[in-house]
Amino acid sequence: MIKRFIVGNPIETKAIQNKPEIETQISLCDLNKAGDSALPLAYQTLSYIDGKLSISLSKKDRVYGLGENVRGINKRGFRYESFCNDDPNHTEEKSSLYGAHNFLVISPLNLGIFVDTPGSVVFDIGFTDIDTMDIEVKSGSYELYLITGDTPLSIIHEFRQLIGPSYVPPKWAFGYGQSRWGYVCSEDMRRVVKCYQDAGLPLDMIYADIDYMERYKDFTIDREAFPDFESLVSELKDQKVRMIPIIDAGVKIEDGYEVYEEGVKQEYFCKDENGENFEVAVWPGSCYLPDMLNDEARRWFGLKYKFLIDKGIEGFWNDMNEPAIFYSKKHLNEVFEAIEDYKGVNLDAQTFFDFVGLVSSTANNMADYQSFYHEYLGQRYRHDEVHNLFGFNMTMGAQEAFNELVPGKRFLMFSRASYIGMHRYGGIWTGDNASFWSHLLMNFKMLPSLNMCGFLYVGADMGGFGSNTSEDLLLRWTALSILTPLMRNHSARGTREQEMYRFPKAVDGFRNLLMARYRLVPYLYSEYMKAVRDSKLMFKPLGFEYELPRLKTSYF
Ligand code: MIG
Repeated sequence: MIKRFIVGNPIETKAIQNKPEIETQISLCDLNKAGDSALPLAYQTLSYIDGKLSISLSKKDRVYGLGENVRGINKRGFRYESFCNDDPNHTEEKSSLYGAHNFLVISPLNLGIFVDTPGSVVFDIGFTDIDTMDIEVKSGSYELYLITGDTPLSIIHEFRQLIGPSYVPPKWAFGYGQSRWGYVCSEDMRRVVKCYQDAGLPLDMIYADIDYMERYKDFTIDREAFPDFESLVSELKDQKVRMIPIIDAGVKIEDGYEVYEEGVKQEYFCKDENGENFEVAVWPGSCYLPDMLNDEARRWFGLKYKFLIDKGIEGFWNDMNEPAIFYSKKHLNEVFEAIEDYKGVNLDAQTFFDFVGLVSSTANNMADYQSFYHEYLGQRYRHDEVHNLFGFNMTMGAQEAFNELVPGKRFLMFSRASYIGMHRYGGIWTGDNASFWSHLLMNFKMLPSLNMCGFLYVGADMGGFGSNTSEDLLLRWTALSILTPLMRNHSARGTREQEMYRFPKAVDGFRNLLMARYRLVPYLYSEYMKAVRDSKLMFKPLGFEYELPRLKTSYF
């Protein structure tokens, strides 16, 4: 059973496709009225005081969900914040990663909760008090969905039907893909594909990172490094290898650059409080951010992908769309001014750390997120109020444009930032992990919670993105990744090269795993399609199948 409640004046997110009627019979404050037989028993654990929702957890309750986040399958014992965050250090103490997925299921209580709101939400799941979960919505406004059922699986099934069917990639996207931030010219790509062939290792995709662009400008090609881009794409495709380019959220400020000039002319960029385009810096240097939430701007940016589709491209990955900001012009100027005060001063411990903090405060700063605006559904919103919708809308815009440009064709599309609802338009990769065994484990543990939130086309950078991988780690990571729909080996600039053929002594092992993957593709694809059609999970904790409530002991 699903009940939908409205708190305050929530902003529409488009997460839910099939909205049930709003519950008007019961007030949130009365949810836990003892003895009201009209209400599910699970509601007796709820209290709603001063806008804050609390749930009292029993000793046996485990809390599943929150999609892309740190820690394990059971989220109890920690505090999480839904606020899409570009933080490449995925360590245990973090509270947010790149996605914002506000759905969780408490079991054996068997209560599902979805907090639908585009701003920050803090989930204190037994962190302050091990027996209490507190949900705090920064804006105070949200739509609340309470789902009760007999089992976690039945609750998840109902939720998935609410949010609509997951994105379906083309079949070739179930092959293996090689990526690296470091293929800087056509020859690099040819060499990688050839080395895979020579080693007898199958390959379906090669990813183009930001170096294919001219000075990191979206929808351009660096013609010095990739003079033959079009023929490279078709030559690779003849060998059944698709090239998958990256698209970044920021648009470089540069006279004569068409995307920039059109965006300025049509007023498609995010504005500051005075109505001026808000200037941030990302890879290309100074940039404006397209207002992905604005219908017209989103369509305009989406249709720009045509530049690459016309060159034979059939898949993309959307990056930096939390949106990540290195610095804003406004804040950087403030920092430069403040630094003046430190000149010639004998920095003691405190002032030294203040000084260092000043400089590092430039990236992804909350003050910046509070300094620009969107035109969304006919209204103006300050960015931080709708932050979690940016990557979602970028990806939705691209997929809508693909549909407009080439109706009926399936494109590969996955994004770094996301909100529930984006699962209908694309997959996700889990961002900048590192070559750590703990990150392999985290990859594994995150899969069920991503599926719970509708994200089925998912995968991590196998082998690890940051730091140097090792032969045994890459082998083990490959062994896990042969089961994840997105199977991509990706690594960062400056790290050890980690294409499989760089480990000659392990090539037979890699080949065996890849052969297993390719034999599994028909099975994986059909399981995928069944999960889409029937709103099911591809990955689930064993406890969902073998009911843990029968255990006599408490979890802790
Ligand atoms: O700030 O495009 O997560 O996969 O290789 C780094 C360069 C920007 C972050 C992505 C990563 C990609 C990298 N990007």
